[in-house]
Amino acid sequence: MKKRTLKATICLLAAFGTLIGCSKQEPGTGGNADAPAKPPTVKIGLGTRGLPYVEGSSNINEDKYVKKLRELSKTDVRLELIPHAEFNQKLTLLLAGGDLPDILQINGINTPEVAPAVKNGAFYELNDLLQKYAPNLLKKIPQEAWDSTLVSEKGKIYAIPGENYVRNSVVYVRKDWLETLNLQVPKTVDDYVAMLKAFKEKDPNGNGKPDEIPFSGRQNFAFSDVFFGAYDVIPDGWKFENNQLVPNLIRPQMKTALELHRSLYKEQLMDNEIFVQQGKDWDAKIKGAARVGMWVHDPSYPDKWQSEVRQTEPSSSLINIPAPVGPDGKGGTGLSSSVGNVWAIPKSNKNPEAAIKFLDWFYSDEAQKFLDYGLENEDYTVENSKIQYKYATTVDAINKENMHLMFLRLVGPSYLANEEFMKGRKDSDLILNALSVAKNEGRVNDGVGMPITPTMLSKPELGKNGLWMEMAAKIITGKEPIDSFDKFVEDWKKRGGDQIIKEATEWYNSKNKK
Ligand SMILES: [Ca+2]
Repeated sequence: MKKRTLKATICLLAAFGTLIGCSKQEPGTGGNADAPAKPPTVKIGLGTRGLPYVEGSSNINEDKYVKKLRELSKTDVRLELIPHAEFNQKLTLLLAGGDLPDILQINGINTPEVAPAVKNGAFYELNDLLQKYAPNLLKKIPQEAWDSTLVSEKGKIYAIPGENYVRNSVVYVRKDWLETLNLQVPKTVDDYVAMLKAFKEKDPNGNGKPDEIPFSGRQNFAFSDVFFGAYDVIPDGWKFENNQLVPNLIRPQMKTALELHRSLYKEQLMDNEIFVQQGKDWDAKIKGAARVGMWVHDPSYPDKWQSEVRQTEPSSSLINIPAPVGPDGKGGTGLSSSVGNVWAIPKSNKNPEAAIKFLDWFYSDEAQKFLDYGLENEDYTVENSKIQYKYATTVDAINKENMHLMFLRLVGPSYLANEEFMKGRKDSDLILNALSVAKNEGRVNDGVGMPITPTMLSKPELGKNGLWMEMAAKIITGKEPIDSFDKFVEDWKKRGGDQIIKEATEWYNSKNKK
């Protein structure tokens, strides 16, 4: 007994370096029932996602969380890190060089870096393997994700999708300002305009100066397209209507949305620096100066936002509220793909079964517990058979927490979906409310997953940040009349837009043909 355990340990150790002598052992079918099967080695090529804990690790394969992952998953996991900042270039090199890991993170099977490799048969078609070895993946991952052009083509699955839990941004409002001015939570565009007007005129910060910025946003309408959402014309979204896939940029509702922004700008209800504003300046106005009444951002950490605004204005509080609704009674920012990380299995992997089983394991309770709560006696203790998790509060602790909450979670549900876990966090009401607001709104983009078409590539000026942005800025700042929009649409179509619509529609139709 002792001897066998020792042998297994040596095999496991050997797997850290080169595999000698132990590789021939049949897993699980050895003669002795009490001999632990040698875990299969699975090399995973994955991005660091810019996470400080991961990028700061001197040897990620010796990390305590990776060791625990190995132990629990009964898989000799070997991580091969791809630096976040050069992910696409490194991916291209890897795919050209041919020495591929057993599981490779890709940015979608239809992207310029990966599509040629898929075409050349570099990856397994996974339908049969999934049927055989991955009951959880098939059952738990929604059909919408399997159908995504990032992972499948005409029903053939080439990659396994992780979940993207947060798909849209939400409205943030200074709750203390609402209370000071005795305002109701706004619902419609008109309600919102009334709220912004009150922020502008009624000195909610009480310093006697008209220094409030009612609504602030960033260059190119980054984190600021919520009023476009009210009219269902998120600037980088697409709509399939009248048998065509059309960019929101040219739809008639866009004219109405631009007209609204024109009046928000004129009355200085919207930050007049929006067209040039960089992220850090926007950030400084909201937090460092605490002068902004409304902005739009990620729903997963309003607690962080609130504590940062409170550093300037200790009596302030934040609330996330449903986005302004338009004529159809709906609203919200654009919904991104439900697909998060994407994992392909290169044909050079001679044991794809082990890779698939390993990914399937992520949906087990054991995996979820580890990924949510980390390591016993380090990240949590068990008292009266209940988990007492030590929620991270310092920057270092949060970075470390992200190792298990985010980085090692290749597939499977987000920790944000674990209400029990979330409830224990400080300001959990705030976070759970923001997530629930996000889940109940958002505008569908019929062009999600569309690759760049040839005409989009040769005529980048036809994209959102080209001619459209120029025209939008001129109309909103009052330099041109609102009817310039009609001229823009005509011009856009003539300069190649009609061809883009044709290409986009072809993509849309082929995607929906199985
Ligand atoms: Ca003031």
